[in-house]
Amino acid sequence: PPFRVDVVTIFPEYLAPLRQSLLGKAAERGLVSVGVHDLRQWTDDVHRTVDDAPYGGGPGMVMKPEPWARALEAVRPPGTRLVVPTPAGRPFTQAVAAEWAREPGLVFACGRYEGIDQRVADWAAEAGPVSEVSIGDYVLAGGESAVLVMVEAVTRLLPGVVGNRESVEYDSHADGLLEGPAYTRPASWRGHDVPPVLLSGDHAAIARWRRAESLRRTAARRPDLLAALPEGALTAADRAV
Ligand code: 6GU
Repeated sequence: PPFRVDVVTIFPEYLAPLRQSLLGKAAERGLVSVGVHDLRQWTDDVHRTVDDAPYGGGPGMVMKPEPWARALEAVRPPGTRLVVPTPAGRPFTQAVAAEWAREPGLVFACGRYEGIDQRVADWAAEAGPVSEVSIGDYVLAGGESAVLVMVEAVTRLLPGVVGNRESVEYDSHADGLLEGPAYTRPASWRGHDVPPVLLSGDHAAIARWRRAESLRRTAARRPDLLAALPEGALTAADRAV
């Protein structure tokens, strides 16, 4: 069966890109199926109210729990992971994407304003796993664009979605390091040459050079990733770089 993605949002049109490109083709091929749902269909007042003032005071509005409970009862199969995008969440990483890609599907609950009443996530945890996650240390107006990011990161790991398995295995972050630079023809371009080792035909030398470039780039741009590598991930040759 296809990997199932459901998104509940007050801006369903924002999720239109889910039907495009990589994901659209995966959907045509039956690898992924997507549902986008307007939260307001589960309101019960004439104004289709989804938010209210925060208890305790303060700025902004909080999304009311009742429409969310009705939406999740309708959309979420029991046991399916509920993902709640929030800048206050745990980090979404490649390891998280790989874990989620092994599950049958995901349901996303997009909050706006100052978030969703916390009792929705607490109640939803009674029916299956709930992940409150952030895609980075900045604040978005709502979870919709974060959902686009997460769905793309997860679905490209599903068997058959990306044509070349190796291009997934060698990705930046797949081994905890950044990918080094890539080059194509011409070998010399506007005074800039491709590193000669890549033209040498010496596959062992090329592999060593790529490993060194990956380590150098990670040290320069993401020293936090190097520091987080598990014991034994770096060889003596790596340390010599
Ligand atoms: Cl997942 N949601 C929102 N609203 N802001 C964010 C975020 C998510 N990740 C970083 N900033």
